[in-house]
Amino acid sequence: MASTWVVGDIHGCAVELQQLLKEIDLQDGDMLLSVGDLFHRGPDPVGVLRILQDLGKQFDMVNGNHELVLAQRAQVSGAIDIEDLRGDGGAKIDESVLEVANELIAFIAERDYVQRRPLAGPAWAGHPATEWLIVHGCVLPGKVAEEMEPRQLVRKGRCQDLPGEPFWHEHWQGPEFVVFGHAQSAAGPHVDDEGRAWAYGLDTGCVYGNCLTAVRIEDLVVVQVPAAHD
Ligand SMILES: [Mn+2]
Repeated sequence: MASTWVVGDIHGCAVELQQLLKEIDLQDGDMLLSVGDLFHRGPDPVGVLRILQDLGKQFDMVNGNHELVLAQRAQVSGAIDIEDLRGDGGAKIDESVLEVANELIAFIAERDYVQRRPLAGPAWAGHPATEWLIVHGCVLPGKVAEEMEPRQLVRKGRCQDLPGEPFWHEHWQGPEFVVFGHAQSAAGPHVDDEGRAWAYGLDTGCVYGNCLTAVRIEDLVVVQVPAAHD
């Protein structure tokens, strides 16, 4: 069976992404998917771009809030500057990044904010879900992901009609299994009373010195690479 790996928020951490790819060792027919937030804050956006371009059709992604901002900036101003590529947080990045700004924008342009795929593999025997979704931030319970706005999908959603407005992943029970990033506080599997996983958070804060995480959908095997920087 082919493997479908999903990697959490990369944020310019090219060294760790390269190490992760070494460990998961993609074979023909395998895929690497990203929950978005490829660039901004981290040291090497161009390195991340080159690694992912090299994967060709074996890579796909949904856009995150940082892609949404970059795409909007490019659309509104017609060009992006070094601050747009640095993102918030004041990361040190080389000015030469500007030379590939258009390429970087083209890589994220036209990407979706949600993808829907069929579930297959040993982790899903007896599980009621037949499909899974990949989004950056959330799917709100009761909503159809494809009918939500990008700005909602990339955020850390709350259930506003429930007491205390809990986060979406604390109440998500399908119909799809959801893989997402964006929030370190939501990292890991989220299971129901019967121990069935309904959501999986993959943002483990590599850019903040923690680690980069990927999960294989078919069996929920996890691979983590520690941050190579502080
Ligand atoms: Mn994010």
